[in-house]
Amino acid sequence: MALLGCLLLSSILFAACGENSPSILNTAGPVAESESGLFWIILWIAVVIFILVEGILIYSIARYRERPGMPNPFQRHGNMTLELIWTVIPTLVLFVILFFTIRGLLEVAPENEPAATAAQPRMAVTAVGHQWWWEFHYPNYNVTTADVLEVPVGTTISVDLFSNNVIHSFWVPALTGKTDLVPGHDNKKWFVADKEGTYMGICAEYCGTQHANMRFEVKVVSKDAFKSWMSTQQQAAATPNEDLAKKGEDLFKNQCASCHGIVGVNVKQYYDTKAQCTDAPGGKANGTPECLIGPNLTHFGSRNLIAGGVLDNNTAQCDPNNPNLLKDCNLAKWLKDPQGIKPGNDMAIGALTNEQIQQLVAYLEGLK
Ligand code: HEC
Ligand SMILES: [Cu+2]
Repeated sequence: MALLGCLLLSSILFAACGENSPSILNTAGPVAESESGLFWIILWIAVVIFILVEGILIYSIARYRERPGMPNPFQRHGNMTLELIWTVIPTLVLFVILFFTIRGLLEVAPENEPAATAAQPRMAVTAVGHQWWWEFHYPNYNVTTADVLEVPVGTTISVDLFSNNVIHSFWVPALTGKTDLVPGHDNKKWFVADKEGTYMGICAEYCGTQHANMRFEVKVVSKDAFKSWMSTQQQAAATPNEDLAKKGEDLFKNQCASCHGIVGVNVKQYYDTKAQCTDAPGGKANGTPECLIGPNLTHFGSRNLIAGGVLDNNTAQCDPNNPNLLKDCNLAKWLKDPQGIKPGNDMAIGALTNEQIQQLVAYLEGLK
Protein backbone atom coordinates (compact mmCIF):
# COMPACT_ATOMS: atom_id res chain seq x y z
CA MET A 1 0.00 0.00 0.00
CA ALA A 2 2.81 2.40 0.93
CA LEU A 3 4.62 1.70 -2.34
CA LEU A 4 1.43 2.14 -4.31
CA GLY A 5 0.78 5.38 -2.44
CA CYS A 6 4.24 6.69 -3.31
CA LEU A 7 3.84 5.72 -6.95
CA LEU A 8 0.51 7.52 -7.18
CA LEU A 9 1.90 10.59 -5.44
CA SER A 10 4.95 10.75 -7.68
CA SER A 11 2.77 10.51 -10.77
CA ILE A 12 0.87 13.55 -9.53
CA LEU A 13 4.12 15.38 -8.84
CA PHE A 14 5.74 14.56 -12.17
CA ALA A 15 2.56 15.18 -14.12
CA ALA A 16 3.26 18.89 -13.61
CA CYS A 17 6.73 18.73 -15.16
CA GLY A 18 5.77 19.22 -18.82
CA GLU A 19 7.65 21.85 -20.80
CA ASN A 20 4.79 24.31 -20.96
CA SER A 21 3.03 23.53 -17.73
CA PRO A 22 1.88 26.78 -16.16
CA SER A 23 3.78 26.40 -12.91
CA ILE A 24 5.26 29.09 -10.69
CA LEU A 25 8.33 26.83 -10.43
CA ASN A 26 8.85 26.70 -14.18
CA THR A 27 10.04 30.29 -14.44
CA ALA A 28 11.00 32.22 -17.55
CA GLY A 29 11.85 35.63 -16.13
CA PRO A 30 13.24 37.53 -13.12
CA VAL A 31 9.92 38.49 -11.48
CA ALA A 32 8.69 34.91 -11.39
CA GLU A 33 12.17 33.79 -10.27
CA SER A 34 12.08 36.15 -7.33
CA GLU A 35 8.63 34.86 -6.39
CA SER A 36 9.50 31.19 -6.68
CA GLY A 37 12.72 31.92 -4.78
CA LEU A 38 10.59 33.05 -1.85
CA PHE A 39 8.61 29.82 -2.11
CA TRP A 40 11.80 27.74 -1.89
CA ILE A 41 13.17 29.72 1.06
CA ILE A 42 9.96 29.22 3.04
CA LEU A 43 9.74 25.57 1.99
CA TRP A 44 13.31 24.81 3.15
CA ILE A 45 12.81 26.60 6.47
CA ALA A 46 9.66 24.52 6.94
CA VAL A 47 11.47 21.30 5.97
CA VAL A 48 14.25 21.91 8.52
CA ILE A 49 11.73 22.67 11.28
CA PHE A 50 9.61 19.68 10.33
CA ILE A 51 12.55 17.25 10.44
CA LEU A 52 13.79 18.74 13.72
CA VAL A 53 10.42 18.64 15.48
CA GLU A 54 9.34 15.25 14.14
CA GLY A 55 12.82 13.84 14.82
CA ILE A 56 12.73 14.90 18.48
CA LEU A 57 9.16 13.63 18.74
CA ILE A 58 9.95 10.20 17.30
CA TYR A 59 13.16 9.96 19.32
CA SER A 60 11.28 10.84 22.53
CA ILE A 61 8.51 8.38 21.84
CA ALA A 62 11.06 5.58 21.44
CA ARG A 63 13.53 6.61 24.13
CA TYR A 64 11.16 7.68 26.89
CA ARG A 65 8.21 5.38 26.30
CA GLU A 66 6.58 3.88 29.35
CA ARG A 67 8.22 0.72 30.64
CA PRO A 68 7.05 -1.49 33.51
CA GLY A 69 7.94 -0.08 36.90
CA MET A 70 8.93 3.41 35.64
CA PRO A 71 8.17 6.38 37.91
CA ASN A 72 6.03 9.28 36.67
CA PRO A 73 8.18 11.71 34.62
CA PHE A 74 9.22 15.05 36.05
CA GLN A 75 6.55 17.72 35.34
CA ARG A 76 7.78 20.89 33.63
CA HIS A 77 4.52 22.81 33.56
CA GLY A 78 5.04 26.53 34.14
CA ASN A 79 8.76 26.53 33.36
CA MET A 80 9.43 30.15 32.35
CA THR A 81 12.70 29.46 30.50
CA LEU A 82 11.17 26.76 28.31
CA GLU A 83 8.07 28.85 27.62
CA LEU A 84 10.29 31.73 26.55
CA ILE A 85 12.44 29.55 24.30
CA TRP A 86 9.54 28.12 22.38
CA THR A 87 7.92 31.49 21.99
CA VAL A 88 11.04 33.30 20.88
CA ILE A 89 12.27 30.72 18.34
CA PRO A 90 9.07 30.69 16.21
CA THR A 91 8.95 34.48 16.43
CA LEU A 92 12.47 34.69 15.05
CA VAL A 93 11.62 32.19 12.30
CA LEU A 94 8.61 34.31 11.32
CA PHE A 95 10.79 37.42 11.26
CA VAL A 96 13.24 35.67 8.91
CA ILE A 97 10.32 34.80 6.61
CA LEU A 98 9.00 38.36 6.92
CA PHE A 99 12.41 39.69 5.90
CA PHE A 100 12.51 37.57 2.73
CA THR A 101 8.85 38.36 1.98
CA ILE A 102 9.35 42.11 2.21
CA ARG A 103 12.54 41.86 0.18
CA GLY A 104 10.61 39.91 -2.46
CA LEU A 105 7.73 42.39 -2.44
CA LEU A 106 10.12 45.27 -3.02
CA GLU A 107 11.98 43.43 -5.78
CA VAL A 108 8.84 43.06 -7.90
CA ALA A 109 7.05 46.28 -6.85
CA PRO A 110 6.00 48.70 -9.61
CA GLU A 111 8.38 51.27 -8.06
CA ASN A 112 11.26 48.93 -8.85
CA GLU A 113 10.50 48.58 -12.52
CA PRO A 114 13.90 48.61 -14.26
CA ALA A 115 14.69 51.76 -16.24
CA ALA A 116 14.82 51.28 -20.00
CA THR A 117 18.29 50.56 -21.38
CA ALA A 118 19.53 49.62 -24.82
CA ALA A 119 19.94 46.01 -23.72
CA GLN A 120 16.61 45.84 -21.93
CA PRO A 121 14.09 48.30 -23.39
CA ARG A 122 10.68 48.95 -21.92
CA MET A 123 7.26 48.53 -23.49
CA ALA A 124 3.93 49.69 -22.12
CA VAL A 125 0.80 47.55 -22.40
CA THR A 126 -2.69 48.08 -21.05
CA ALA A 127 -4.42 44.85 -20.04
CA VAL A 128 -8.19 45.21 -19.94
CA GLY A 129 -10.33 42.66 -18.15
CA HIS A 130 -13.66 42.14 -19.92
CA GLN A 131 -16.42 39.67 -19.16
CA TRP A 132 -14.77 37.17 -19.96
CA TRP A 133 -11.79 37.84 -22.14
CA TRP A 134 -8.61 39.89 -22.13
CA GLU A 135 -7.90 42.86 -24.31
CA PHE A 136 -4.34 44.14 -24.78
CA HIS A 137 -3.63 47.66 -25.94
CA TYR A 138 -0.16 48.86 -26.96
CA PRO A 139 -0.29 52.63 -26.37
CA ASN A 140 3.03 53.36 -28.10
CA TYR A 141 1.94 51.56 -31.25
CA ASN A 142 -1.77 52.30 -31.12
CA VAL A 143 -2.74 48.66 -31.53
CA THR A 144 -5.38 46.65 -29.70
CA THR A 145 -5.68 42.89 -29.68
CA ALA A 146 -7.29 40.15 -27.60
CA ASP A 147 -6.46 36.78 -26.03
CA VAL A 148 -2.77 36.81 -27.00
CA LEU A 149 -0.28 39.28 -25.56
CA GLU A 150 2.69 39.21 -27.90
CA VAL A 151 5.87 40.70 -26.46
CA PRO A 152 9.57 40.86 -27.35
CA VAL A 153 12.05 38.81 -25.31
CA GLY A 154 14.33 40.60 -22.83
CA THR A 155 12.06 43.64 -22.56
CA THR A 156 10.48 45.12 -19.47
CA ILE A 157 6.75 44.85 -20.06
CA SER A 158 5.06 47.56 -18.04
CA VAL A 159 1.43 46.57 -17.60
CA ASP A 160 -1.36 48.94 -16.76
CA LEU A 161 -4.26 46.90 -15.37
CA PHE A 162 -7.74 48.15 -16.15
CA SER A 163 -11.27 46.91 -15.58
CA ASN A 164 -14.53 48.82 -15.73
CA ASN A 165 -16.73 45.89 -14.71
CA VAL A 166 -15.69 43.58 -11.84
CA ILE A 167 -12.38 42.62 -10.27
CA HIS A 168 -10.19 40.34 -12.39
CA SER A 169 -6.63 39.22 -11.74
CA PHE A 170 -3.71 39.04 -14.17
CA TRP A 171 -1.56 35.95 -13.66
CA VAL A 172 1.10 34.37 -15.87
CA PRO A 173 2.61 31.70 -13.59
CA ALA A 174 5.87 31.35 -15.54
CA LEU A 175 6.43 35.11 -15.76
CA THR A 176 4.73 36.95 -12.92
CA GLY A 177 2.44 36.52 -9.93
CA LYS A 178 -1.10 37.79 -9.61
CA THR A 179 -2.18 41.42 -9.54
CA ASP A 180 -5.83 42.41 -9.42
CA LEU A 181 -7.60 44.65 -11.92
CA VAL A 182 -9.78 46.73 -9.66
CA PRO A 183 -12.43 49.03 -11.18
CA GLY A 184 -11.61 52.63 -10.29
CA HIS A 185 -8.17 51.73 -8.97
CA ASP A 186 -5.22 51.82 -11.30
CA ASN A 187 -2.89 48.89 -10.54
CA LYS A 188 0.41 48.47 -12.35
CA LYS A 189 2.86 45.65 -12.68
CA TRP A 190 5.91 44.68 -14.72
CA PHE A 191 7.64 41.56 -15.88
CA VAL A 192 10.44 40.47 -18.18
CA ALA A 193 10.51 37.29 -20.26
CA ASP A 194 14.01 35.86 -20.67
CA LYS A 195 13.03 32.94 -22.87
CA GLU A 196 11.04 32.87 -26.07
CA GLY A 197 7.96 30.70 -25.89
CA THR A 198 4.25 30.77 -25.20
CA TYR A 199 3.14 31.06 -21.60
CA MET A 200 -0.33 30.54 -20.31
CA GLY A 201 -2.11 33.37 -18.52
CA ILE A 202 -5.19 33.09 -16.36
CA CYS A 203 -7.74 35.31 -14.70
CA ALA A 204 -7.10 34.48 -11.05
CA GLU A 205 -10.01 36.28 -9.41
CA TYR A 206 -13.50 34.84 -9.67
CA CYS A 207 -15.38 37.18 -11.98
CA GLY A 208 -18.51 35.31 -13.05
CA THR A 209 -19.68 32.01 -14.49
CA GLN A 210 -17.11 31.92 -17.32
CA HIS A 211 -14.20 32.95 -15.13
CA ALA A 212 -12.39 29.66 -15.88
CA ASN A 213 -12.62 30.45 -19.59
CA MET A 214 -10.89 33.77 -19.24
CA ARG A 215 -7.43 32.67 -20.28
CA PHE A 216 -4.79 34.29 -22.40
CA GLU A 217 -1.35 33.59 -23.78
CA VAL A 218 1.82 35.58 -23.49
CA LYS A 219 3.71 34.90 -26.67
CA VAL A 220 7.36 35.86 -26.28
CA VAL A 221 9.21 36.28 -29.56
CA SER A 222 12.55 37.75 -30.70
CA LYS A 223 12.76 41.53 -30.99
CA ASP A 224 12.80 41.31 -34.79
CA ALA A 225 9.82 38.98 -34.92
CA PHE A 226 7.96 41.36 -32.63
CA LYS A 227 8.70 44.32 -34.90
CA SER A 228 7.37 42.59 -37.96
CA TRP A 229 4.31 41.26 -36.07
CA MET A 230 3.63 44.75 -34.80
CA SER A 231 3.92 46.38 -38.20
CA THR A 232 1.34 43.89 -39.50
CA GLN A 233 -0.98 44.63 -36.59
CA GLN A 234 -0.75 48.34 -37.36
CA GLN A 235 -2.19 47.79 -40.84
CA ALA A 236 -5.90 47.98 -41.47
CA ALA A 237 -7.59 44.65 -42.19
CA ALA A 238 -6.86 42.99 -45.51
CA THR A 239 -9.57 43.50 -48.14
CA PRO A 240 -10.78 40.07 -49.22
CA ASN A 241 -10.53 39.29 -52.92
CA GLU A 242 -12.34 36.01 -53.29
CA ASP A 243 -16.06 35.66 -53.28
CA LEU A 244 -16.73 33.72 -50.07
CA ALA A 245 -14.64 36.04 -47.96
CA LYS A 246 -16.21 39.12 -49.58
CA LYS A 247 -19.63 37.85 -48.57
CA GLY A 248 -18.20 37.23 -45.10
CA GLU A 249 -17.13 40.85 -44.90
CA ASP A 250 -20.61 42.06 -45.87
CA LEU A 251 -22.14 39.77 -43.29
CA PHE A 252 -19.75 41.12 -40.69
CA LYS A 253 -20.80 44.70 -41.49
CA ASN A 254 -24.47 43.78 -41.10
CA GLN A 255 -24.49 41.43 -38.14
CA CYS A 256 -21.31 41.76 -36.14
CA ALA A 257 -20.15 45.37 -36.40
CA SER A 258 -22.28 46.54 -33.48
CA CYS A 259 -20.03 44.56 -31.12
CA HIS A 260 -16.70 43.99 -32.95
CA GLY A 261 -14.32 46.43 -34.56
CA ILE A 262 -12.29 45.74 -37.69
CA VAL A 263 -9.96 48.59 -38.62
CA GLY A 264 -10.71 49.81 -42.13
CA VAL A 265 -14.14 48.18 -42.17
CA ASN A 266 -16.33 49.58 -39.38
CA VAL A 267 -13.80 51.50 -37.29
CA LYS A 268 -11.14 53.92 -38.51
CA GLN A 269 -8.48 52.95 -35.98
CA TYR A 270 -7.82 50.93 -32.85
CA TYR A 271 -9.25 52.43 -29.72
CA ASP A 272 -7.87 52.51 -26.20
CA THR A 273 -10.58 51.15 -23.95
CA LYS A 274 -9.00 52.48 -20.80
CA ALA A 275 -8.77 56.04 -22.12
CA GLN A 276 -12.06 56.19 -24.01
CA CYS A 277 -14.47 53.66 -22.62
CA THR A 278 -15.05 55.14 -19.17
CA ASP A 279 -17.70 56.83 -17.08
CA ALA A 280 -15.37 59.81 -16.66
CA PRO A 281 -16.29 63.10 -18.42
CA GLY A 282 -15.59 62.71 -22.13
CA GLY A 283 -15.82 58.92 -21.88
CA LYS A 284 -17.72 57.07 -24.57
CA ALA A 285 -20.76 54.92 -23.92
CA ASN A 286 -20.90 51.17 -24.50
CA GLY A 287 -21.70 50.38 -28.12
CA THR A 288 -19.97 53.41 -29.62
CA PRO A 289 -17.05 52.60 -31.98
CA GLU A 290 -14.59 53.53 -29.20
CA CYS A 291 -16.26 51.22 -26.77
CA LEU A 292 -17.44 48.03 -28.45
CA ILE A 293 -18.34 45.06 -26.32
CA GLY A 294 -16.46 42.32 -28.25
CA PRO A 295 -12.80 41.73 -29.15
CA ASN A 296 -11.27 43.68 -32.01
CA LEU A 297 -11.03 41.29 -34.98
CA THR A 298 -8.74 43.24 -37.34
CA HIS A 299 -6.09 40.48 -37.29
CA PHE A 300 -8.13 37.68 -35.76
CA GLY A 301 -6.62 35.07 -38.12
CA SER A 302 -3.19 35.57 -36.57
CA ARG A 303 -4.32 34.73 -33.04
CA ASN A 304 -4.11 31.33 -31.36
CA LEU A 305 -7.13 31.52 -29.11
CA ILE A 306 -10.85 32.13 -29.42
CA ALA A 307 -12.96 33.83 -26.76
CA GLY A 308 -10.71 33.68 -23.72
CA GLY A 309 -9.15 30.40 -24.78
CA VAL A 310 -12.39 28.43 -24.64
CA LEU A 311 -11.26 27.10 -28.04
CA ASP A 312 -7.97 27.11 -29.96
CA ASN A 313 -8.03 28.99 -33.22
CA ASN A 314 -7.05 25.95 -35.34
CA THR A 315 -6.65 27.89 -38.59
CA ALA A 316 -5.28 24.89 -40.50
CA GLN A 317 -8.61 23.07 -40.05
CA CYS A 318 -10.59 26.08 -41.25
CA ASP A 319 -10.36 25.78 -45.01
CA PRO A 320 -13.84 27.12 -45.88
CA ASN A 321 -14.30 24.44 -48.54
CA ASN A 322 -13.79 21.63 -46.05
CA PRO A 323 -17.11 19.69 -46.10
CA ASN A 324 -16.63 18.96 -42.36
CA LEU A 325 -16.02 22.59 -41.48
CA LEU A 326 -18.44 22.53 -38.57
CA LYS A 327 -16.75 19.48 -37.06
CA ASP A 328 -13.13 20.44 -37.67
CA CYS A 329 -12.88 24.20 -37.44
CA ASN A 330 -13.20 25.75 -34.00
CA LEU A 331 -14.12 29.17 -35.35
CA ALA A 332 -17.05 27.57 -37.19
CA LYS A 333 -18.12 25.84 -33.95
CA TRP A 334 -17.94 29.14 -32.11
CA LEU A 335 -20.03 30.96 -34.71
CA LYS A 336 -22.58 28.14 -34.79
CA ASP A 337 -23.22 28.21 -31.06
CA PRO A 338 -21.32 30.75 -28.93
CA GLN A 339 -23.76 30.32 -26.05
CA GLY A 340 -23.44 26.53 -26.08
CA ILE A 341 -19.64 26.75 -26.00
CA LYS A 342 -19.37 29.54 -23.46
CA PRO A 343 -22.74 29.86 -21.71
CA GLY A 344 -23.63 33.35 -20.56
CA ASN A 345 -21.01 35.19 -22.60
CA ASP A 346 -21.94 38.52 -24.18
CA MET A 347 -22.03 37.26 -27.77
CA ALA A 348 -25.76 36.79 -28.12
CA ILE A 349 -26.56 36.41 -31.81
CA GLY A 350 -29.28 34.87 -33.92
CA ALA A 351 -28.57 31.53 -35.59
CA LEU A 352 -26.36 31.66 -38.68
CA THR A 353 -26.80 29.30 -41.62
CA ASN A 354 -23.94 26.92 -42.48
CA GLU A 355 -23.36 28.95 -45.61
CA GLN A 356 -23.01 32.16 -43.61
CA ILE A 357 -20.60 30.44 -41.24
CA GLN A 358 -18.54 29.30 -44.20
CA GLN A 359 -18.37 32.89 -45.48
CA LEU A 360 -17.42 34.29 -42.07
CA VAL A 361 -14.71 31.65 -41.58
CA ALA A 362 -13.28 32.45 -45.00
CA TYR A 363 -13.21 36.13 -44.11
CA LEU A 364 -12.04 36.06 -40.47
CA GLU A 365 -9.35 33.39 -40.86
CA GLY A 366 -7.99 35.43 -43.77
CA LEU A 367 -7.40 38.41 -41.47
CA LYS A 368 -3.76 37.62 -40.69
C1 HEC B 1 -23.89 41.34 -28.96
C2 HEC B 1 -22.53 41.54 -29.28
C3 HEC B 1 -21.88 40.61 -30.27
C4 HEC B 1 -22.30 40.34 -31.56
C5 HEC B 1 -23.51 40.88 -32.30
C6 HEC B 1 -21.30 39.46 -32.11
N1 HEC B 1 -20.33 39.20 -31.19
FE1 HEC B 1 -18.69 38.04 -31.46
N2 HEC B 1 -18.14 38.30 -29.53
C7 HEC B 1 -18.81 39.10 -28.64
C8 HEC B 1 -18.16 38.99 -27.36
C9 HEC B 1 -18.57 39.71 -26.09
C10 HEC B 1 -17.11 38.08 -27.52
C11 HEC B 1 -16.15 37.61 -26.43
C12 HEC B 1 -16.87 36.56 -25.62
C13 HEC B 1 -16.05 35.98 -24.52
O1 HEC B 1 -14.91 35.57 -24.78
O2 HEC B 1 -16.55 35.91 -23.39
C14 HEC B 1 -17.12 37.68 -28.91
C15 HEC B 1 -16.18 36.82 -29.48
C16 HEC B 1 -16.08 36.60 -30.83
C17 HEC B 1 -14.97 35.94 -31.47
C18 HEC B 1 -13.70 35.46 -30.79
C19 HEC B 1 -12.71 36.60 -30.87
C20 HEC B 1 -11.45 36.44 -30.08
O3 HEC B 1 -10.50 37.16 -30.37
O4 HEC B 1 -11.40 35.64 -29.16
C21 HEC B 1 -15.24 35.92 -32.80
C22 HEC B 1 -14.35 35.36 -33.90
C23 HEC B 1 -16.52 36.55 -32.99
N3 HEC B 1 -16.99 36.95 -31.77
C24 HEC B 1 -17.13 36.70 -34.21
C25 HEC B 1 -18.39 37.27 -34.38
C26 HEC B 1 -19.08 37.32 -35.65
C27 HEC B 1 -18.55 36.79 -36.95
C28 HEC B 1 -20.27 37.95 -35.41
C29 HEC B 1 -21.37 38.23 -36.39
C30 HEC B 1 -22.02 37.09 -36.94
C31 HEC B 1 -20.30 38.30 -34.00
N4 HEC B 1 -19.15 37.87 -33.41
C32 HEC B 1 -21.34 38.98 -33.39
C33 HEC B 1 -19.90 39.90 -28.88
C34 HEC B 1 -20.64 39.88 -30.05
CU1 LIG C 1 -11.83 37.52 -14.83
